[in-house]
Amino acid sequence: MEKRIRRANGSQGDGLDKMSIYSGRSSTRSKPDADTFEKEEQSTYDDNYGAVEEPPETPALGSPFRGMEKEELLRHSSKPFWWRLRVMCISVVLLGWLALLITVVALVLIYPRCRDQDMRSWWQNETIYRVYVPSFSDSDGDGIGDLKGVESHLDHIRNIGAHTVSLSPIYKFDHDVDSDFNIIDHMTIEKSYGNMSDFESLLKAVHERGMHLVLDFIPNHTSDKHQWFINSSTSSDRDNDYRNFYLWTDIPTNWRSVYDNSSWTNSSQRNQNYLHQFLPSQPDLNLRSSQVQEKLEDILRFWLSKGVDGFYIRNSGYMFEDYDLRDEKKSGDTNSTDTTEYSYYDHIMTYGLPEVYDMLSRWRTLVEEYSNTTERILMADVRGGLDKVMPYYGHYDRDGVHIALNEVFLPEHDICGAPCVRKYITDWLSQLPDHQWANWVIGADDSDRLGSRFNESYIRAFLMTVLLVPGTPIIYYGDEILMTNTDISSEPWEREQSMRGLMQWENTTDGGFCSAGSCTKPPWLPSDGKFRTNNVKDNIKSAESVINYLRNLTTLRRELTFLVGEFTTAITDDSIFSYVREFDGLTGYLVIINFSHEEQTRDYYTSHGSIEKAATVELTTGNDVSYYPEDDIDTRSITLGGYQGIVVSWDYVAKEL
Ligand SMILES: [Ca+2]
Ligand SMILES: [Ca+2]
Repeated sequence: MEKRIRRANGSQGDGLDKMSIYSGRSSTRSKPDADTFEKEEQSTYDDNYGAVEEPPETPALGSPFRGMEKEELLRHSSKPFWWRLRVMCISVVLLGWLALLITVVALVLIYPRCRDQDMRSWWQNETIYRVYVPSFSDSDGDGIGDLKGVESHLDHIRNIGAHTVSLSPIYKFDHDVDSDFNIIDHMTIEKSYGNMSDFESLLKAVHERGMHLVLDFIPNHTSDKHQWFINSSTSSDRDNDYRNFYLWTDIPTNWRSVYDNSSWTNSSQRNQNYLHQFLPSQPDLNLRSSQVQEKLEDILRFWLSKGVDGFYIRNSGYMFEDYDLRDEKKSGDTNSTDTTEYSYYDHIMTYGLPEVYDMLSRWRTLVEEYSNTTERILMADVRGGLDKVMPYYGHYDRDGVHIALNEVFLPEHDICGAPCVRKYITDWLSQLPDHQWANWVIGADDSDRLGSRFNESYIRAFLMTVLLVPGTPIIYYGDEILMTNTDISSEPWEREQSMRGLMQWENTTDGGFCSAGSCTKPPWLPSDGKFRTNNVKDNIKSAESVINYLRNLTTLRRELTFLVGEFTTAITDDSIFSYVREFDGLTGYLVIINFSHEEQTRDYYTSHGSIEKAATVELTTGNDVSYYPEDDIDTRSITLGGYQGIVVSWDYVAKEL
């Protein structure tokens, strides 16, 4: 009752309340309107509710609430009917939103995923250019290539589309042995290559160009002149802190070094034998020692702090040997009866031990500490089949290196045809662990040069093949002009040095290797004079040169479709290797290479669902191909001559679901 009386009072309320409602809407509303409002409100109340004790549940037709004051409206709106109606409306809206949300989430989940287009890191997007420092460019005329020489040619590297530079070892080494693998101090720049200030200048110049720098890291051994080894050799006494830095034994095993000698050499000073999987002047570190592990981590941190972008871990498979020093057994793969040969044995006690993977994982964790602003990477060389290579990417859910070098093509010569190329590529890509990234080593300092392994036609076909499949290409200096092994047969040089010839920059003295005003000493390795007919300067001038072809390939490779797109083989037979690169919403590409000597015509349109009939020629292996860039081409019939290749493209066409 009290409630009803209060409502009645409210309904007859004073004019002040009404005016305040007007004020809220319009300060200019006229008095007559206000009177009308009051009249209508009063009338409505009287007609509908005034005579009854409780108001009806529903209002009359017309505009029953028009002109009501705020409190009156609130009173009506709190009635069960309106309350329920309101709850119902809100529920319908909420349920609608919920249904919409569920639909959107479901669509996102069931629809084919569009991956993040920027998911690739710099080392996946870029082509790596490997430099053998002493042979690249000599800036001061002492006959030895140096860091300043590398810096002076960064634009050349960048111009061919390679944005990561990987340097051969640059650390202070033992000149008596003259091997950059005989490191005496890992934190000092080899003086014939320059000094720390030269290094910092090079690194700065690399980064200023948006490029990256990777250094070699050799953890398996040091020089026997390294202070650690000198200290370790003094005695096996417990008070010698360095006694376990290397592997020492009283009783040698039957292990052979890779150079066919015994892996053990006696130290008369310590009266024990030390292990060396390579030269006697390269004693193997004991990586099971926590002190050695810490020292190696210090080296990595030292260079990471300077800003290097990663490391190429050399000879990583040799890092650990059998803990119990057990003899090795005869390999089942050899007919050799010579027990002094390295190849006579199955090296399960000295190569690729599981501890290698553990160590790589630890270093991966370390480099990731420095990966806040830019990702720092690890590369490693691996000997053996894919079963040996793939664990380098990770072992027991722990990440390994970013790039386990894929050197399958390095031993190959001209005979690797379409089935051979297909096998190498599809085997690698199919056995690559999830979320890992492939790579294609095109040349290296311990392999015959690309230009010596294949003829130019094959090389053009090969480069088109491996630069456009998923994975980071790794080229070796000089490959861009098809340098061949240096002819040093009349000199007392090792065979490997023929693979490390002076870079042929131009047709001047020593091929422009010495860029100083006056060269005081002849180059450390004699030039064979091939620079007269084959050098960078002349090659760049010719539109049809391999250097310009390579630049076109690296440019095309940076198209998003090639960086992030799917790879699917199209026609692959005894002559043809072809594949499609595609990504939702982006231009699609078909790459075709004829790895036979004969002309081949195929219908590619029916070989893959995405290929369009009408396509455009993007690139060919050379002007001997009967199609030219920007030509229209019918994919139902494409003819290529021997060792010719072509890339065709079409605009993305959305397919019906
Ligand atoms: Ca020099
Ligand atoms: Ca070792």
